[in-house]
Amino acid sequence: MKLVIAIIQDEDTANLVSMLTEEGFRVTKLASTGGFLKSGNTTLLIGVDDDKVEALVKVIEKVCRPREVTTSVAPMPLVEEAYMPYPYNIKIGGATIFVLDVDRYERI
Ligand code: 2BA
Repeated sequence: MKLVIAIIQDEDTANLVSMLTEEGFRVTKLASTGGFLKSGNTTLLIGVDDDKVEALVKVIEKVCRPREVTTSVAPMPLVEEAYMPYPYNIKIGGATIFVLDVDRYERI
């Protein structure tokens, strides 16, 4: 069994969770915050049999799309506690996916 951790944009969450549930996947949704933009995103925990991982990734690919956002916070502080103030565009991926081995899974 695998645990798939998928970090997705909030805008895609409702559609993806609905589609995954319809397709028979069990999903836990966590509210999360990206370290770089410091804005909300969604982390999904999905436990799946090994042979279902590719099907799961395909569903995520189908629903989640990359978007560009404009941010005014530069990635590097210029001096301590000071950030470059001008706006610039960042492309946020449709999803960031980690696939982990699961040693043990029980539903009691
Ligand atoms: P954030 O950390 O808020 O990052 C949002 C977007 O900002 C990233 O999109 C990327 O395009 C850009 N970005 C992030 N760090 C950067 C840096 N040091 N320099 C320049 N640009 C940077 P994605 O890569 O699609 O990531 C979307 C969200 O997925 C991230 O939100 C974070 O919450 C999560 N994530 C991505 N890679 C991760 C990783 N290796 N480990 C844990 N979480 C990750």
